[in-house]
Amino acid sequence: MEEMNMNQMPEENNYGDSQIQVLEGLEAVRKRPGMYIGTTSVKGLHHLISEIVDNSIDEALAGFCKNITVTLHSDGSCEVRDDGRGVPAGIHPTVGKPTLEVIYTILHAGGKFGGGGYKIAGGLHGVGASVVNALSKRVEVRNHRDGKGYYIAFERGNVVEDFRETGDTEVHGLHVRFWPDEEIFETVEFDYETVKTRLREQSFLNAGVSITIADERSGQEENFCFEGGIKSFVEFLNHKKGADPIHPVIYVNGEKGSSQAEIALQYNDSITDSILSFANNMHTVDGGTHETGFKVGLTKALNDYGKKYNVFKNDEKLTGDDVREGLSAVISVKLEDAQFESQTKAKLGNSEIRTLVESIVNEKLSVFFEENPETARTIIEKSILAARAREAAKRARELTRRKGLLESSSLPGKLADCNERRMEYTELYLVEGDSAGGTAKDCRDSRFQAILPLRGKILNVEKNRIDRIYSSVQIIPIILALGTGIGSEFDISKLRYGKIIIMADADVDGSHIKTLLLTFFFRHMRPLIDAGHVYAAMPPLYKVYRGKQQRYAFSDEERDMYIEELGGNAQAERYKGLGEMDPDQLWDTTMDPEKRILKRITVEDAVEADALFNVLMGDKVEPRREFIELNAKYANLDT
Ligand code: 28F
Repeated sequence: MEEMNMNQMPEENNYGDSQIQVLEGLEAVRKRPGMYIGTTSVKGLHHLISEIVDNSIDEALAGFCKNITVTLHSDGSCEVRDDGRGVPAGIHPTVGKPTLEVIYTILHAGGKFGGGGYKIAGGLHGVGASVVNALSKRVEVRNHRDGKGYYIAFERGNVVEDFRETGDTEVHGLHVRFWPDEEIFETVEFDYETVKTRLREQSFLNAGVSITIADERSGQEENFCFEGGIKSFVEFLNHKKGADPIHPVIYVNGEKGSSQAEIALQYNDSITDSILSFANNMHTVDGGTHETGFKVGLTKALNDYGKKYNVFKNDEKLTGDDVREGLSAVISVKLEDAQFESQTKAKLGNSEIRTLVESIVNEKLSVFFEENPETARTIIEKSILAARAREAAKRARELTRRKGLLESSSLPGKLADCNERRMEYTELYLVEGDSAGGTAKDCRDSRFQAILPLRGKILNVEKNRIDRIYSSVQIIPIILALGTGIGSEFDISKLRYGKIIIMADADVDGSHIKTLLLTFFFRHMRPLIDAGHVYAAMPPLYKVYRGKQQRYAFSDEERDMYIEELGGNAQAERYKGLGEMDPDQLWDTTMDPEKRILKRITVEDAVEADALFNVLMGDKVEPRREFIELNAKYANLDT
């Protein structure tokens, strides 16, 4: 037979009308074993057993085989026996050779790694047999069918003992013994545990089939037979995990066209999930469409149930992660033309399977929940717990991030710091508005006066929520500039300034800012107020002047007093805001320690601010409106 370059092989199974299945001789398999079994490592070695066992499983699924035995012999060979019908003993009609010889010497299309489709249960028998033959230094096949025995032997893919009848027998089924070729594999030593795990998996996936593994080398032997199929698989997963199930196993299945899907699931008291998926009995380690369909269907079914029975708080919603906490599940699909993706060919790609599994899980699970409210409750409550834990964890993460920010030693970018480092001599001005902040930076005495401008409109009484204000871009720079930290971490010994001076306009916005800052200091930096470090700057309300003479008045009474003092046609001019003054005026009136008026904030002031803050921020609309209206009377008309 002519060899064909694998790279030139058509991608799909469109070999034309003759339905050519015979593509190449077994030499191709020996040349490039990776194409057929993925790898020549110990994993590939064990793959040989699976290929032979799969053929017995096919016979079991066809309904003719109950028992499969795998023996690891001391001479390094592996023998697989089934009690099925055995292979038809005649001559293959088109090849003209014994069927058994054809099965073991001719490579069939549609292997797992050669691309194209993959056999499905009850379909092609014996696809992988020739691959195993090609990669074994010897294979002996004993066939028992209709009361007669037959024998054939191969070496490295070639017949060495012709097919022959061996006499009458009561036995039925096929026995295959193979010696893996050390010229091909990195190691030819079978591992009992690996084989056992794979066989146990197969016995779960094929309910009722009895599989025995015997190791002649060590004398170990085990039998697996699970009438419950994948339901038993899920129980096994939970048991292996050492976790306690919290409800009986749930099982749903369905089919569409030639595709079938079955799913078993059971939650346990742990928080990790074990989800195993299979396509045509192949473990799809990388998941794929069947697994995605399952996850989507499960999430939807639980969210729908939660909504229907009003078990969610507010806008609570379960994510995929929430509903998988503590979940053990097995998804098994059977389909024609399975497409396997990813490097390892362990990810199912058929898109129609996603829809099939998703609708089975969503619909049948919803029905199950209606019929089993107790189990439904148990599951949804566990999922909600997971959702709430997730939310709490998220909040904690945000808090640490914020804390990390607060603990960082970097100073805020807008701070114009002073040169003096000794706290007793320094002052920090918290200035409302960038414009007044700029003026203050121009006129300050930078040896001991630091300026931190605060953005205007720091507080929107209508919209802001308390938690948002404290994490706001306005508050964090203050915490950083002061250096003390907040709350239980507050450390006054780290305070960077002796005086913290709030400098805001004498209008509604200014008083809001003062209220917010005082409340903040009171609630989160209380010792700062107790120790008398916090002050309010007192900008003048009026400038009274006559000719070159001028006075600053801090109240209406003072204004009238200065008008009288200067006499004649003395003028009074109202300041609208700090931003209006030039640097000299700001220095003279508000920042020059020789002339300025500072009001030290007492605990009583802070308590009052705190109460006012509650009115401003609270849920009660009436007192807030009253306050705003009352203050509007005193506010500048143009603010
Ligand atoms: C230890 C490995 O390979 N068991 C097998 C059968 C049964 C049939 C079969 C196998 C028929 C026409 C190919 C019997 N009777 N165990 C195995 N058991 N192959 S391999 O048929 C092969 C096909 O071309 C079988 C009726 N139909 C099928």
